[in-house]
Order: sequence, then structure tokens, then C-alpha cells
Amino acid sequence: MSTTKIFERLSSTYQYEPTFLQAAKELLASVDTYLQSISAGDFEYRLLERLLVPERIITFRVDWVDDAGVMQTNVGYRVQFNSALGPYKGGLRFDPSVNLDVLKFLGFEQMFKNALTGLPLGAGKGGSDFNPKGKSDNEIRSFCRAFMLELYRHIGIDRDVPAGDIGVGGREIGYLYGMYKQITNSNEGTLTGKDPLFGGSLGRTEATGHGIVYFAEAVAAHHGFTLAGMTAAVSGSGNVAEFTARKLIELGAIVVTLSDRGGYMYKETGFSEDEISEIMNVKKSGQNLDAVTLPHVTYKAGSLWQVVTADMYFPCATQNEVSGDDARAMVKSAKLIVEGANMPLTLEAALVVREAGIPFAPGKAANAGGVAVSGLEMTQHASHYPWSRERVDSELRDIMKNIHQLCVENGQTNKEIDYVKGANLAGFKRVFEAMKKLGW
Ligand code: NDP
Ligand code: 2IT
Repeated sequence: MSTTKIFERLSSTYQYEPTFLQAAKELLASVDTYLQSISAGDFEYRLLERLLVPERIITFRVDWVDDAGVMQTNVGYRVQFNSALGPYKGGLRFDPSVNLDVLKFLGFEQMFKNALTGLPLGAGKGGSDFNPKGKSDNEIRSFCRAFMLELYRHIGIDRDVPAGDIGVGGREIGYLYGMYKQITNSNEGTLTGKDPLFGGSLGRTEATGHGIVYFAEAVAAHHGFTLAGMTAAVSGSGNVAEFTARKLIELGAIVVTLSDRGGYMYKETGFSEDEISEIMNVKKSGQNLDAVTLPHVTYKAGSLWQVVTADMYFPCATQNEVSGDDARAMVKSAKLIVEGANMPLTLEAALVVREAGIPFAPGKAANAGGVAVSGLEMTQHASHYPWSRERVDSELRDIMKNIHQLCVENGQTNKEIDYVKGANLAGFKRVFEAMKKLGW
């Protein structure tokens, strides 16, 4: 057996799941030399093959009625990928692009990310092809309640703990949790990202973005520079992008872009915190970035990567948003590339960046702060005791520092740190060991 053989088999079985195959291919490449170094035999390769298959996939119909009284039908999913380290844990995505391929890729990435946090968290991912764009608050609420009417029977504090992702933020988590509490007549903290009013953690909203910047700081320090004074191109204008941008600005970096599905905003001298607030207000009102009017800020339709020159790039929108050609343009100026989103670089783009020798932090390491604080939320909820914002932030910093250290230890090559390999290998070893010891 070999990782090549395993990938061949996987590719023929799951030929209609290109995004999952992409994530699997990267992981297999990272663990290949490790398995050879431990003289892995048939047992190890067969266990690896097992780890590539989700433990359980649930799909269900979601019936709801829109404001016009018209019956609407969507598909809901939960991919319970691996529970070796703890309850299935990972977000819910509401977006028309959601399908099994996308959720399997996200659940698979989540497995190694959650392992990196050092917390007792298994991995899952779910969501629906429901499109929240243009929906009224009442429609969002109706959909969330209909979605939970089926999901509730598959989740639980020791079984599976969902959270947010694209299209699912604090409001949606509130509606989902409200329905869960009513159906189960319980206060179990079975969702994270909740409002602190009813068991959420202070700092969870900010955690992914802040964690990304703490990780970027650690990478920069390891390479002998700091983020202050550096220009940063950030994509997206959702939860992750907002708090990545805010923390970068706080540390003295110059954030020159934010983007959405339509285009990007550019300010040569960098946005202020107040300008970020104004932009977010427009987005939260349901409008797109082209509706923002700010002095010295330009809006252009399309993608920013081949147009905007910056010292640092933080893709924080979605998977495969950075192509090989984009990466070839970015490496001309980049001193650091940090994935805020899950797998925003295509395999080709990641190869271009790694071959150019530019420090490159993969999403499963850099964006692990979100799920890490979700883990801390579970601890706080279970102990009926909320922590201060400062305590949460300090734990988040420590976790991101530890993840950086794990990447350094597992990703050391002759002359540089291969963070992709480091993150994959460190996460993989934990899950693999646990599966062995559990007799799986
Ligand atoms: P949000 O829904 O809050 O924001 C998503 C942003 O990305 C929006 O600005 C959206 O544009 C943009 N976007 C989404 N899809 C596309 C697309 N196909 N093309 C271009 N732009 C797109 O989601 P999050 O900020 O929570 O998530 C962003 C990324 O971070 C995802 O990859 C997610 O998996 C990952 N992540 C999220 C975590 C979290 O805690 N929320 C934790 C770890 C990772 P528009 O405004 O036009 O909709
Ligand atoms: O991709 C992710 O890590 C998330 N969307 C957050 C998951 C979580 O359980 O907080």
C-alpha cells in the first residue's frame, strides 16, 4: 500500500467530489514521508484509508414557507466526519453552493484543525443549499427553525456541536439554538457562537480573525519581522475578514482591501477602524460593497489578487478563491500569505507560493482560533461560569502560539518551515493515534 494507491482508489470512488479530493490529496502528500519513516505497514495504510471516510453523513429535507406564503424546500446536511478526539465539532454553512462535496472537504479539514487546537474535539460540518441573500428576518428565522426541527435529533453536547460558517452568524445561531432549546426542553450548549446572554463566550465573534492575526504574528516573528507598517490585502467582508482586518489595524498594519462576491474596495493608505465599521454596517444592512461611499476609497468589480500589490495577503472569503495565476502575481510582492478562509488557495496556487519560498500559513492552522474558542465556550457553558474577555483572549493567544510551534516542529525542512506539511502532520498524528488506541 502507498498514499498514491490510496488516492487512486479515492479518486475513482469519489470522482464527483473534486473539492474533497483536493483536500485529501494535500493531506496525503504531507503524511507520505512520515508513514515511510515509521515503516508503516498494511495496518497503518488501511487505517489511513478509514480516516478518509466520514463516520456518518446525514441529509434531510427542510420544509419552510416564505413571506409570500409559498412553500419552499431545501436540503440540509451534517457530515459527522470523525469523533476519535471528542464530539463532532464544526460549523454550518448556508449558501447555494453547499453540497456533499463541499461539506466533506470542510469536515475533513476540520478534523486536523480541531486536533491542532489540543482540545478534545472531533470533526463535523453541515449546512444547507438555502440562500440567505435577500431573505427577510422572518424568513431566516423560519428556515433556521425548520432546519433544527430535523437536525436536533442528530446533535448533542457529547455527540455533535455545530457552530457558524458562511451565511451563519450570531443571528442564525440564536434562532437555531432557540428552537433546539424548545424542542429538547434543555439548556445544553449544543451550539457554539451563541450570544453571551444565553451561554455564549465573550470573544467568540472575534476569535477566528484575531487568531489568524496572532498566527501571522508568530510566523512573522519566526522569520524576523513584524506586521506593523506592512500593507495587507484582505478578501471577504464577513465575520472572518472583519476581525482579521481590525486586529491587523490594531497592530499597525495597513489594510488596503476588503471584498465581496461582486468586487473589492481599495484604499492606498489603509482603512481606519471607523471605516471598517462603516463598511460592515453597509454589509449588515444587506447591501453589497458597491453601495459604500468613503473618501479615497475605490470600488472595482472582480477579484483583487492580480491587481493589488501588498506585503501580506489574507484570503478570508471562500475555498479556491486564489488561482495559480493569482498566486503568480501575488508572490512578486508577498512576504507572507495567510489563509483565513478554509482552503482559499487552489493546489496550484499553494504550489506556486511554496515554491517561491514565501511563508505560507494554511487555513487549518491559521483559522483554528474560531473553533478553539468554540471549545472554550463549551467548557464555560458546561461549568456554568463565563470567563472574562481577557481570559478568553489570553487562552486564544496561547493556543495559536502552540499551533505555530506544532507546525514548526512537524514542518521543518532543510532551510524553511513548511507550514502546510507541519499542520497536516501534527493534526494527523493526533487523530491517527487516537483511532489506533480506540481500536478503530
Ligand atoms: P461570512 O458569511 O461571514 O462571510 C463570507 C464572506 O466571503 C462574504 O464577504 C462573502 O461575500 C464572501 N464570499 C462567500 N462566498 C464567496 C464566493 N463564492 N466568492 C467571493 N466571495 C465570497 O463567512 P465567514 O467570514 O464566517 O467565513 C469565511 C471563510 O472563513 C469561510 O471559508 C469559512 O469556512 C472560514 N472560517 C470561518 C470561521 C468562523 O468562525 N466563522 C472559522 C474558520 C474558518 P458576500 O458578502 O458577497 O456574501
Ligand atoms: O471552519 C471552522 O472552523 C468554523 N466554521 C468554526 C467551527 C466551530 O465549531 O466553531
